[in-house]
Amino acid sequence: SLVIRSFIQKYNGSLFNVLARIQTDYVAEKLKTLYPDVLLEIVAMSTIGDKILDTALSKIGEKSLFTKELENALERNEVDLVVHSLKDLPTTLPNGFTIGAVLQRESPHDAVVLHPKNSGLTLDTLPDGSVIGTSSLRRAAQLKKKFPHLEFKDIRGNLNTRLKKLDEKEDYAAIILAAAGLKRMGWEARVSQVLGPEDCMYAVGQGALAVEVRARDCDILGMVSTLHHSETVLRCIAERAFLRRLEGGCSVPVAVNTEVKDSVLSLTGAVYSLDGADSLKEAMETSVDSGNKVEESADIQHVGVTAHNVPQCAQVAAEKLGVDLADLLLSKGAMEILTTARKLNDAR
Ligand code: DPM
Repeated sequence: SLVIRSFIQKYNGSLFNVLARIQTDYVAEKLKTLYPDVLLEIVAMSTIGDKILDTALSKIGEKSLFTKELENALERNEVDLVVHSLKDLPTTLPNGFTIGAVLQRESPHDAVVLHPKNSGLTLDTLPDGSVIGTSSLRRAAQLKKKFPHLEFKDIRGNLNTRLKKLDEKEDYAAIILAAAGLKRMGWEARVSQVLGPEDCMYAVGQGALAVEVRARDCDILGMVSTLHHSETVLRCIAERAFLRRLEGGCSVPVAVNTEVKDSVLSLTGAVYSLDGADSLKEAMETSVDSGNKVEESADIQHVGVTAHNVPQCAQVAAEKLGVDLADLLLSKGAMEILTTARKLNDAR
């Protein structure tokens, strides 16, 4: 029988190492059910992120910093697959690697976790000057504009530390985290409010798990491909194509909202200045009907994703949707907004 190993990621200063373990176990369980004869071994590994504990994600820079060590291990055949939160994977993967599975998305939305003393309140009803903890430029930009009576401050450390900082001190009135991460940690009960697109659009790929593999390893690719969730694949291809065209990484205020309904994929995308005062937001849609005749593409990968079992024409249409929406925003001045945001954040 085949031995599959997968890494537990510990990137971003151990920020999400418990979460990473939960996510890896989740994928391992799914594979075990599908392939009972395959022996799975989980390997823990700490990455460079552990050495830069106290730096906000948006200040560390390239996301690929975190994934590189994991890819080295894939390359050396030390592991066969790596489990990631899709939103932490760059839109362009290094040669030789691909996303072999995108699992069904959890809630992609952001959630409010209140200090216990504020129980019953919402972002709207929190007192003037209340301090909200988040290190996400995307969340801060949107919420600053929408809730001008609130103040925003960076918050660091792993999820446990963040909740501790919230509960045991008086520094923050509330913190904002991804609903999906909170759910996987078993902390759903702490969610007081889930933010809809009117308040805060989500990050590209948020809420979806991805399995990265060696692009040429057909056996393992075939095996993990059964984990693909078609609708999530198409939404995330559109979102990632949008972000890639904008040349955005994890450190830019870019947000999206996607939906598939009656074989129509719709994508709303936006870019923001750091204070949210400047923004551009547009929406587009495309048919992802598998009978839809669009030009076949020579590429098997779409923004890093290999999904032989999802109709190619739908993947091509989804990628084109993301690119077209980004081009529309670029024609309206999106690059200026993002360049200024990047410069100001670097100077912070
Ligand atoms: C990225 C961002 C954050 C993570 C930036 C953003 C939040 C960083 C912070 C790209 N990755 O969302 O605008 O709050 O300091 C991360 C989380 C998850 C994956 C935690 C979270 C879990 C949810 C998921 C960190 N990466 O966002 O609360 O799997 O999508």
